[in-house]
Amino acid sequence: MGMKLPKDFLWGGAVAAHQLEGAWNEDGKGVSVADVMTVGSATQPREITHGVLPGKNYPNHEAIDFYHHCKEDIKLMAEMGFKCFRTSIAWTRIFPNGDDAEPNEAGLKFYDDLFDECHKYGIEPVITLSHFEMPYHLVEEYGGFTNRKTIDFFVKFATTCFNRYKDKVKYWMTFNEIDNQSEFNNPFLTMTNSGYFVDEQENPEAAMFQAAHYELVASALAVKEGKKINPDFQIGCMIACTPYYPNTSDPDDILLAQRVNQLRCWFSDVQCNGEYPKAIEKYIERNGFRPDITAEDRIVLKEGTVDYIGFSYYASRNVSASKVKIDDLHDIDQAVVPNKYLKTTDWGWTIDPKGLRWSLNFLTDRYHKPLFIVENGMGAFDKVEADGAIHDSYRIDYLRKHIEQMEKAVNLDGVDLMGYTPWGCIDLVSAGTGQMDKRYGFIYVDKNDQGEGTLKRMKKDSFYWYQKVIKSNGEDL
Ligand code: P53
Repeated sequence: MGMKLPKDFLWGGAVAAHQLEGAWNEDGKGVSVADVMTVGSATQPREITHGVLPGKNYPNHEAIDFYHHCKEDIKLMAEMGFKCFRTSIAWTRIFPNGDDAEPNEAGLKFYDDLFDECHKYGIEPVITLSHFEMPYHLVEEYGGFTNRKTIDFFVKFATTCFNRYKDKVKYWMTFNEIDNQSEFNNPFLTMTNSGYFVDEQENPEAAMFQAAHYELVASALAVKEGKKINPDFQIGCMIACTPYYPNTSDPDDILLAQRVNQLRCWFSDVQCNGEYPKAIEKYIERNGFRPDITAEDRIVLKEGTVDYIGFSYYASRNVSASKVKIDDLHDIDQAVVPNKYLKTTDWGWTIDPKGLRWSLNFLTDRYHKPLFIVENGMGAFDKVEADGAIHDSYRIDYLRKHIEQMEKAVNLDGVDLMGYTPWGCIDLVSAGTGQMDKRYGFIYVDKNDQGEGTLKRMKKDSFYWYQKVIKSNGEDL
């Protein structure tokens, strides 16, 4: 038996444009960073090509063709009782190259129609402006966010969207999982976050601090402009909340976990508090990175703090000081060790519902702002039975346990939580691996890793379960 949540709690589901829309080159859309990523697997990283090359499998090009199925799909979300639907606006539908003088009307129209369709069912759109979808032209021409000019391109995109949808969208987020790039050696994360090739950087860590700074300025400027356009807007940041636990009670492990959390949290520290935390200022200085941070930037960061914190929660990680030296730590990943108390998914992500309660309390203590769980879930293989049923009890079990912890955080710990949108409410292309068979959905989509299938939509057992959860406002789990 679950506990009740506030009356206006935003139950829903989350997706991102590039992972479901397809129609990658229709109606004037330009090439995005997601369009140059091939399919990978649990063990094989996605290849990022210089432009779209012949003979490669780019799974985001067609994805699940939501672009042509959106009415049917929104209807299914409505049937589950969604109060909100989180998606992103593909930057390249609005500004195909990123530096275009005028926006593309066909792209703007697509989202007008999509938001109208949501409102028809009383579903509130929750919109991420930049979810791993930067125009690829900005990568080639400007080096993405390693270049200060990209701030203006983003702000122009953001204000175009704010103006156009000011009466249709209230909840916004600027950059998806902006803190992922703390893993600055990972070519996928630096490309999706900031639009640059890590192997072309002289010093990957210095490049990340520079790009992230420009992105934080862009985010703050968007918040400031957004509030002028509609003071009722709620504009949040979005981080991948990853609890890093000390592996033992050895004080070295405790200190290390604290440091790792600092290296991960400084993005949201800036977005929530309006200034760089001391430990990071010092870290940048003693490593000699010298990013271009002007006095004016610092004022903008102060003035453009966010209203709420949107975050994804998938897994926690343990860190051990036996593997690294705290004061020489750069690459967080090198400190990570398995947690013997936790099981993992088929993709090796820990399953840790209590980590969600920890995250909700941690973020509340640190920022004193409303929270919004905008992603949570478990990638899994599903099996379609002969009669078309999909018995995904493992998914129900995962989500139930996380919702239980979320309800404790709200009811026992007093966390101010706006809503809950599990990831990939309809099966879509995995961001990390490009697979279709790594599934999160309540709705099954007939398509596999090789790109074969009819794209037919089917309801899984979890569809009916989640419908019941929403109907009972979280009581009937
Ligand atoms: P997938 C890890 C790696 C890549 C993207 O991930 C990630 C994460 C988790 O922090 O972030 C989010 O598809 C992201 C979504 C993504 C989802 O996690 O690799 O915001 O776009 O699909 C799940 O299983």
